[in-house]
Amino acid sequence: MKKLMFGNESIALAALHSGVTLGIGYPGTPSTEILEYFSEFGGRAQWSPNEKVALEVGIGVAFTGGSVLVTMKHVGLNVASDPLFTVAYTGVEGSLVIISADDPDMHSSQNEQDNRNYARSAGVMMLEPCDSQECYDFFLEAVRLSKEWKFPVLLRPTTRVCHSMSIVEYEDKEYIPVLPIKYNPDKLGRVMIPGYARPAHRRLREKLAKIKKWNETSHLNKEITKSEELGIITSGVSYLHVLEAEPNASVLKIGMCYPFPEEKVREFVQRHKRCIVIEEGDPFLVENCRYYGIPVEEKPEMYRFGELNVNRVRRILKGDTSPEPPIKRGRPPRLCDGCPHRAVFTLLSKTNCIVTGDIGCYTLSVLPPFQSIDSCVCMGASITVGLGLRHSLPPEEAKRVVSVIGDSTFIHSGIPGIVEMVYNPPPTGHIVIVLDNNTTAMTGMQEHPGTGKKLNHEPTNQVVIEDVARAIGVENVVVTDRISVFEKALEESLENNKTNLIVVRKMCALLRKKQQKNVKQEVIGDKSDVSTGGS
Ligand SMILES: Cc1ncc(C[n+]2csc(CCOP(=O)(O)OP(=O)(O)O)c2C)c(N)n1
Repeated sequence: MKKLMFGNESIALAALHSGVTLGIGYPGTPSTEILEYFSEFGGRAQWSPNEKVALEVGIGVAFTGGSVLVTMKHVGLNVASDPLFTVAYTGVEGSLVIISADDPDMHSSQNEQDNRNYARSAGVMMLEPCDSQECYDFFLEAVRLSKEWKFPVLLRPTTRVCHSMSIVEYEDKEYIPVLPIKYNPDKLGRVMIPGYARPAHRRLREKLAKIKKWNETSHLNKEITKSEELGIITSGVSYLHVLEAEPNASVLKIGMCYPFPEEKVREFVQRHKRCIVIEEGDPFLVENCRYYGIPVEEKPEMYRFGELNVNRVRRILKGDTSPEPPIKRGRPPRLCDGCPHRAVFTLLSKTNCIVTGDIGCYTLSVLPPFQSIDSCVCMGASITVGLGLRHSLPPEEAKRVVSVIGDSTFIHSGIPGIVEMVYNPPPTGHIVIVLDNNTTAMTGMQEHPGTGKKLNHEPTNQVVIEDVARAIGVENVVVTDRISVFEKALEESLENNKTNLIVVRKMCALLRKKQQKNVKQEVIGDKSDVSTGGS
């Protein structure tokens, strides 16, 4: 079979074909569509409240012999890093493939971290696909490797790979699961008390040494032999830029970047007069070469920032460090017309509040005309950074601090902040405003536990934000869909020195439109059924 597919789509298809028993994750660009496709294709997929939870549930499934796909964006792996480092010790019974979708140039992210560093520091295999075909092939290989070594595998596509289309050839097959799902106890291997973890760490390093040896001759690393003058070592999407920028060079494309195939690289370098590493982001391959004493050229520091492209690769090869032409960017995103967050920020911008913000559509309120929020660090940090300001500032200043957070973000990592607020209340109290638009709008309107619907939009139990806050012990909880009620609640909260939570609940304008459209389509569908005589 041959099909034009997005990288994310082909990962989902490979997950289906390899018999993944559960796909689980938290939305985040550029990874979000993987689970949506997987569900559409008939796989069992679910959103978790956050990435740590997703990985831990995945570990549980993999302990029973199941085959798991866990998806997240690069910063999601920060949240999931705690279980990541330890599942490297425990290993798994079935297979566990973790997608870390990185976002060079920050198309939709708060930082540009290069998660290849996680592979090295956690000690987990990492594969880097360059296009949709490799997304498909590498995912299948990742499952195979995970089963063979009983070990997690990281697959790191980047935005261009996730969101570009290219042809994928695959065998259309129905998967028949082969692994028995069963719990085989292994206390020594899975209970990571120091006495069991010490030998587990040694086992991990031994395993990595064996995988490194395998990787020296693995088919995942591809070589194109041309000129003896110039050899280029590359990985991921940079490989495609290299092929176009310098068609006469010999190329070594690293498919598994960790454990690093040292001998393979050394041997390639020895055969070429000039060898340069072309990689996006951090000098990860370069540092590995340096560690093993392999002499290579690296890109100038200015190319560490943003994505590479054919032009930039040509410049790197020429050693051109002259200023680059500015990148033409499209219109920056802004709050939609009709967005319910607008009214809140119009009001906040007229107050003298210090607003600690969070990540979601509402972060855009930092831009004109609102210029409302004063900080945005990472998901959940609005509440906790706000508490820090309240603890530190003199009372009259502290009283001006309010935290603004969205519904999905509240569930993701806002709840521990509420616990902190109740446990260590600042003398002036605090105010948390939850902008509840009934969806995870920023990443394309995914469900979350607060919407009471599953990934496939079917109903399930709902986590009610105000009930959570009351149960934790927040003193004053107000829920409204009216801006006048919000204004009054805010005024009172700014004076009462209590712990306050105000939920402004109004559906995302795009979600409302989508739901109306769906209802209309259902009605038309019903009518056509009648007209065609359907039962
Ligand atoms: C750790 C982490 N995971 C995922 C994301 C991607 N992301 C950005 S904002 C957001 C949630 C937005 O939903 P919500 O808080 O409800 O606000 P809305 O966009 O609906 O206004 C997500 C999932 C991220 N930035 N960081």
